[in-house]
Amino acid sequence: MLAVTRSSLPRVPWRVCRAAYATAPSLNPVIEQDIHHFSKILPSTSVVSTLSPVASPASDLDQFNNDWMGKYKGQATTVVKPKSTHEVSQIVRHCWERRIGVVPQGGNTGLVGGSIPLKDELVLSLANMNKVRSFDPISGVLVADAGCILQSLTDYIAPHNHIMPLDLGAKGSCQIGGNVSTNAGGLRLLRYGSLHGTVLGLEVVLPDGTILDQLTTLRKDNTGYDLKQLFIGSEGTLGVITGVSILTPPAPQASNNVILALPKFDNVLPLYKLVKQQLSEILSAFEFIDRTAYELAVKHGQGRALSDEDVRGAACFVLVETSGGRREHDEEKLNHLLETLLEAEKPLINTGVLSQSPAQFSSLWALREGVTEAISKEGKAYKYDISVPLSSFQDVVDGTREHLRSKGLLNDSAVKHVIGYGHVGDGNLHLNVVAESYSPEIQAALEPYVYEVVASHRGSVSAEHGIGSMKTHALHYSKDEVSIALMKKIKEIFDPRGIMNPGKVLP
Ligand code: FAD
Ligand code: 2HG
Ligand code: ZN
Repeated sequence: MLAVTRSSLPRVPWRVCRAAYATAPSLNPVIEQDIHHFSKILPSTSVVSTLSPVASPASDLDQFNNDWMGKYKGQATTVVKPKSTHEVSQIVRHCWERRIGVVPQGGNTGLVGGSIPLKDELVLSLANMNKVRSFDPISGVLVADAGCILQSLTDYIAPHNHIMPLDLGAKGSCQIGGNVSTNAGGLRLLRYGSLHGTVLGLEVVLPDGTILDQLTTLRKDNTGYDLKQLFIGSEGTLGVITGVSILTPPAPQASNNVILALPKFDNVLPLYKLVKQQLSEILSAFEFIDRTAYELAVKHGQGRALSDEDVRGAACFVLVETSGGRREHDEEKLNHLLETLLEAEKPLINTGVLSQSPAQFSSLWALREGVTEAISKEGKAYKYDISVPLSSFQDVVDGTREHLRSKGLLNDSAVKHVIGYGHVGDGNLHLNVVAESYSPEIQAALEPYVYEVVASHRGSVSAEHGIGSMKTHALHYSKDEVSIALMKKIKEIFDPRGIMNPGKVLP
């Protein structure tokens, strides 16, 4: 990797006073007769249950009853793995008739407990719905089963010189249906926008088993209400997504990345302004990690450490990526930016490290992308995925740290680190509090503290991970009473029996 130095330059909270609707009617557990019924719809290998006649050991359900962070635990007795939309429809219709709660589950990488049953609801895994239905290399429209893993879709379209419009650290496990259901943002949102723009159509099994076919490949279609938008980000509470039509961009002909070391957080904003101005259309990511996040990434083997000289005096780091159509043009722009940065009278950065090979490119990305993984190895994380003004990122992180210190909780046996990183370009801060273990004291110190801080900025308590079961009680910090009442009406229209992912999203 090339260390870039001056001499070595290559070229108002709203509160909900009352619930607008009564809570969902009580739901029934799965019983043996249901297993008999599911076994008529699916092959025996696609029904995993502790109940007879299947009677698998409870440990076979562990992977479905526990989330990625080891924070949420369900008590599902049964998981079904349909292979087709028709099978999903038959299962869901049965659950509708029997009033059994259904939890759609994709790759189970969600970070807010949305994919884990609250009690003993049926888990409907999309893992066996993993076929690409079509890809048009001219329009770039990909139509795939919802259970396709994001990385496998990336691999599928790569030979056609296209990329997925989203990319995230969980790409090896998360599914496109889960991405759409959480409206996942990730590392490319700055460039390609949100799934609300790139998803062209959806196929959804509604809570009564009806199949809603909106799997259009049209880019333009203004015929009435755009129903698919309701399912994007609804976290499985309105139906099961079975098929996704998505617009994929052409693969850039050249990509570069550079990590910039900054002496203080205050420089991030002016840096972002300058980078946007100079790189304009080739800027494809502007990601931020603080010093602690960087150190944990290195400690836990995510990417290669930068040299001592490169990290000396660095308070935080910014990863800048460019993607464009012509290598020389992009490199010229990037080099010019680095020159401007390093030759400035009051430099915004200390140093920069520019990747010089595909391996170095990946290694620099790993330092950012691997932070979540590193944190999970370091301890138990309280994750706050928030939108606040960029200028407040550092204050929020420092304020939370001081708050925990004032409660006597900042020590090795309680909270080990308070970390800030995220998608500067999207105004999305990941505030992570890493503790030795999950404890009621830490939880009580963090909530509602963090949500009140977010609300004081008129920010969002969930920028990209969703509400799941973690934040149902906090929705009102970001949405007013009128909005929540309307959301409940929508839920009532789609799912009057309340079977679809009960206890998630809405308070
Ligand atoms: P799951 O976790 O299985 O489910 C998530 C929610 O969607 C649940 O409510 C579930 O019921 C519902 N759901 C799943 N599939 C369907 C379906 N077919 N129909 C209806 N509902 C469904 N998120 C970001 O936004 N940006 C990131 O950069 C990012 N990085 C991550 C990095 C790591 C290492 C990890 C572990 C997670 C990250 N996430 C990120 C969290 C993110 O929400 C998920 O990774 C992903 O979008 C969820 O997909 P999944 O298939 O795992 O869904
Ligand atoms: C990321 O941007 C993900 O890396 C995960 O959204 C963030 O773990 C987190 O808090
Ligand atoms: Zn993120």
